[in-house]
Amino acid sequence: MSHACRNVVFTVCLISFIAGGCGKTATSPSQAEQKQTPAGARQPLGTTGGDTASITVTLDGEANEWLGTPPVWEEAGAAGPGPFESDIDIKQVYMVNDKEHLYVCLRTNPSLQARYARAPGGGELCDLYFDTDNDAQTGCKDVDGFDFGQINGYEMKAWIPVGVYSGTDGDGPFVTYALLRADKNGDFTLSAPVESQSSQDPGALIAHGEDGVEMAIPLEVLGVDAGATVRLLLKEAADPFAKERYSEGTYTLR
Ligand SMILES: [Ca+2]
Ligand SMILES: [Ca+2]
Repeated sequence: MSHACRNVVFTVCLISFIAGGCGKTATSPSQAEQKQTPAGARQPLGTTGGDTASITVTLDGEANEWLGTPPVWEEAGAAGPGPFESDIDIKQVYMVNDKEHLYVCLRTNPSLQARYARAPGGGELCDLYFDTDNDAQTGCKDVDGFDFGQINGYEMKAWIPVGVYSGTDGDGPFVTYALLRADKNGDFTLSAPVESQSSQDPGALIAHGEDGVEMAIPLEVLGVDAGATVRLLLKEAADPFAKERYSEGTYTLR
């Protein structure tokens, strides 16, 4: 089943993007320089426009198409696989969007499969918070961030754990996301996600592979429109004692 997690499940083209905490406009390599869309892949939802630079995102956990894109974070959270050296370190995080989805690439070391070979269990990758109205006065309230301080103002949170499957055809890791919306009291309720995706499902909006995890979050569910600036916070799970486990940033939607 080692190839099961590498199936191409989703492809999209983007006409251009603005990414990162610095707010700079960036241009990716042309589509021709990117990996060709594998046969059988879904057709792009977006459009590749004339002389406009584009990027084709294939949800397969391989990050080659992102390498010309400035990451939101070069090192998300702390560096390293945690105190027991058995967890998954999130390195670069990339984001782009089209009219329908926000695409996120989490480059990891090791990959989920490599980590499973060494330590065959589940765990967590990260929580990714979105302040969708870019207003710290609205959204979640008083979420305990340990040394980071209280977490306030984020409307949405993606919880991204790693699970383990076992069946007649083998076993291995899978990855999911659960998108949670802060309620009127500012709390996130894990049991009531507004969107859930699992890499085990055909056509899933999340996948893992050699380079990490790629996912697509519907903008309609996230509650953001083109032009919006979203404040970001990533809480890496690998080392719960690391002061550097939190990373802040912003992303402005194309
Ligand atoms: Ca890290
Ligand atoms: Ca807010």
